[in-house]
Amino acid sequence: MNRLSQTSLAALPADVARPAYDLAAVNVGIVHLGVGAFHRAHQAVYVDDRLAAGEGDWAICGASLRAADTAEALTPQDGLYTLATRDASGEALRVVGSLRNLLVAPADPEALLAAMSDPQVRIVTLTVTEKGYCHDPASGRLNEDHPDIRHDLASPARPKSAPGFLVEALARRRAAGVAPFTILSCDNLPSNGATARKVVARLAALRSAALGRWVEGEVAFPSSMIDRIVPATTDEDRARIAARLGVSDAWPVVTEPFTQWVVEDHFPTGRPRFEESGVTMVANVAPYELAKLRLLNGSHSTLAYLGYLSGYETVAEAMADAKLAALIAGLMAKESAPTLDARATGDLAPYMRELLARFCNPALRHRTWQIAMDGSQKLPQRLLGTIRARLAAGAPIDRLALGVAAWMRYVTGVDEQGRAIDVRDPLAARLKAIAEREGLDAARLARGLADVNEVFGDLGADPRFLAPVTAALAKLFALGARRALEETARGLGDA
Ligand code: CS2
Repeated sequence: MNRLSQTSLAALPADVARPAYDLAAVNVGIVHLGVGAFHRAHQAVYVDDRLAAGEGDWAICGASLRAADTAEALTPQDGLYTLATRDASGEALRVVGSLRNLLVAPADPEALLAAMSDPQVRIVTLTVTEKGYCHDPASGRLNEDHPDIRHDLASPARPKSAPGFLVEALARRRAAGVAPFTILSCDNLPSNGATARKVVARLAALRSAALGRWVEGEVAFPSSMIDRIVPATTDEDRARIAARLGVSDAWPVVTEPFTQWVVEDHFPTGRPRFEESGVTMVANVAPYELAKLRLLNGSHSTLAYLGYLSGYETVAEAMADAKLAALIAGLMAKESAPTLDARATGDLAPYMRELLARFCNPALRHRTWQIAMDGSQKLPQRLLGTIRARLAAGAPIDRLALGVAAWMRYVTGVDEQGRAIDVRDPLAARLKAIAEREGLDAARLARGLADVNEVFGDLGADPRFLAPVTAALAKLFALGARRALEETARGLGDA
């Protein structure tokens, strides 16, 4: 079977959308760090729309900071890939062309630094995941003992971390008298622009006080709220899509119809007219970010741990469990939403209804295991921030506590049938060691894990937090996840 490429574009079936511009006539204006499936189903599509609208100076050079697999898959396809949008009504295919160049940083860090130092490049965007910022999730501060940060301070011209590449490229632009690029974080972090600023400015200051001051004073770090559900691509997806295209695509991306991007409008060096392609440009992203992190991502993490422990492989399967679905609806409406500022968010009921419907999308095989990854980096903004707000208001946290307890049960690394769980987390070894030391004793295990300061901060020592978490963990040990969530949902009147 032929491969998707610029030459095979014209022969694609008529119902497959394709780039409505000359791929050879556009120029790179954005460098993106972390060219994964989410980026390719989200930002790269908005940019594809802008290129089609004639804004030809904003094409993307995408860089992987870890693996070469994306570049190896897409470079032979002239950077082209298929976006498959799926729901119960069917699947729409579109070939996206906005990724004009793909780099692999570990293989050639100089090429990436050169791309980021190009004056034509005015924006650097990031989807490097929560752990890619090398920060302490609880405080947001740069983790100066992080091995990649230590490396980047010792070898600044051959960085490994995203902050390292940003600081080195900025230093080169400053030395060459070129204006800094704007740094736009597109990761699920609270105040992701401010977090990016904190780690980048600190690393710069560790290199030189003058560089640190320049970054603080001259570089813009707008925040953004990003939203689209993008499961990992499977071989079944590849085969199905190739059959429809008539050519093979080594790495298509699969997603839902829903997409949202809310961006703080602070781009001193210019930007595409994103608002003409459905992006919401605002002065303050915080209310959108908080609502999304607490309502969508908080529910996702709770669904992932309770769902996985209950034996559900996908989110849609977990939502088909009426008790679990009712508990998630209760978590959103009765515990998370009350912590949000209704004056800023407006009525959240339609948004919550839509979230539940999105979770139920039968056409998306979004694995609970995929969402369960990196819990130590995700819990602070998804569940613990909500818990702090509830405790500050003197309000109960039963469902939130069950979510945290399910994470604790999950990171023991052994499921309810005694099988090993493939726990993916930067702190996995440490969490496992705590679980082995404390055993399956709810009080000891909850205490031991809550002592992980980078995750829980001072919350770990708060009995108003520890008591309900310990009770929920004891219930999970005694009854198993399915019966524990059933009993909780019934006890709280959700089911
Ligand atoms: C998910 C997110 O994997 C995860 O942690 O919760 O990727 C989620 O699908 C997106 O934030 C939705 O916008």
